[in-house]
Amino acid sequence: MMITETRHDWAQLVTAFNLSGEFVESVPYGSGHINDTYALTMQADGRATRYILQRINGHVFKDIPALMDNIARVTAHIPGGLTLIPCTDGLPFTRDTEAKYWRCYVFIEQASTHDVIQHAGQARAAAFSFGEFQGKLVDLPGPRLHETIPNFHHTRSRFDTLQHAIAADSHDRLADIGAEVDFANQREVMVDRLIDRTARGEIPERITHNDTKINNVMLNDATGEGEAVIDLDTVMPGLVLYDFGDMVRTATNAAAEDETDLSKVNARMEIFDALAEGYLASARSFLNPAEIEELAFSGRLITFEIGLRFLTDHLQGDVYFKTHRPHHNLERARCQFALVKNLEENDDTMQGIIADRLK
Ligand code: ADP
Ligand code: GN1
Ligand code: MG
Repeated sequence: MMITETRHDWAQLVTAFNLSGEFVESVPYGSGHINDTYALTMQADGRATRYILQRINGHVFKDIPALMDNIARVTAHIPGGLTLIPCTDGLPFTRDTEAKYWRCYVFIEQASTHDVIQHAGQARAAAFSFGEFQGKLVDLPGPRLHETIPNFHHTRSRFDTLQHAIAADSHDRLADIGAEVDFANQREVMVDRLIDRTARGEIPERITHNDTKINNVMLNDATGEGEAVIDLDTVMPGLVLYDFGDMVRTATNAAAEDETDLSKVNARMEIFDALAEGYLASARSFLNPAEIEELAFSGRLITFEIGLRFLTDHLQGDVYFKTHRPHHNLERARCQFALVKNLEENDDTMQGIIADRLK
């Protein structure tokens, strides 16, 4: 979806959430691929207060009240993290004149997200936070969380969807992507591995984040420690390996997710080591042997999966992820596949790192 700027009725939104003070501004914020995020500033008694206002993506999320029910339960269970501001009617969202859903969060100040990890300390802190987040959800009371996107990390289904997109070739883009299609097809064997181990009862379903991209955790600007796990739209039943895998995908890469100079794309092993250290420090107590065994594999599986998704979106005409230029999804897919290759080459090293971190 190519980004376009839209005008919004800020006064109506500010009223719906009962925010006090005068409206100062609301500016596009962050680099997420899904929602429309704004930093809203209100002023009262000479003091400015910021909020995060988000228009939730209704193309991606089909049942937003269910999604918000998940988020309300999860944020209430983990106080001190992301904090929802309810509407005057008590609901955790409001709808605008176009029937689009909006929500509002307390702005987490003096903390930042990072698209590319700069040093091992950031990776350790981020991984610790995500592991701690999973740990806190082990005893979430109440019914099973809603599946906000069914089969979100079902790697077989992601692979099959790509095959359908290839067969349809609805935007005449197949001719130029032979190498990428071959790359994907050669790795089909990967996609059933965790699904099969789950079906055999070796890997348990848990409550997981499912979008542990490294810019979905805020790190304190002063201490570097994790401040809050954010972007909770996909918190639902899943495998912890999908979470660890996406940390590996997004933190180890020395380059951006859409880097076009593929010689810059490589998985930094010192960052993998820091992820393993941080994650095991907070999650080891609840992980089972099969989960630990697959930690190294999970990185290349999830990198492959996201590569499949970007390639599928390219073939389908860029209908899912926000894009900033033509062929953006193809560039992202190429970058992910280059990272998969690099992770394959580093498999022994990663297995060794996990073994050392378990000592
Ligand atoms: P998306 O689903 O589009 O990725 P996110 O919920 O991750 O949306 O928000 C996008 C960006 O906005 C984040 O990467 C982060 O930089 C910023 N952000 C989100 N929530 C907060 C918050 N409560 N306080 C400060 N910044 C936030
Ligand atoms: C999206 O919302 P954001 O930008 O944090 C996507 C993830 C992908 C990621 C790739 C709901 O995450 O699954 O891994 O882009 N989120 C959804 O950058 O599809
Ligand atoms: Mg995000």
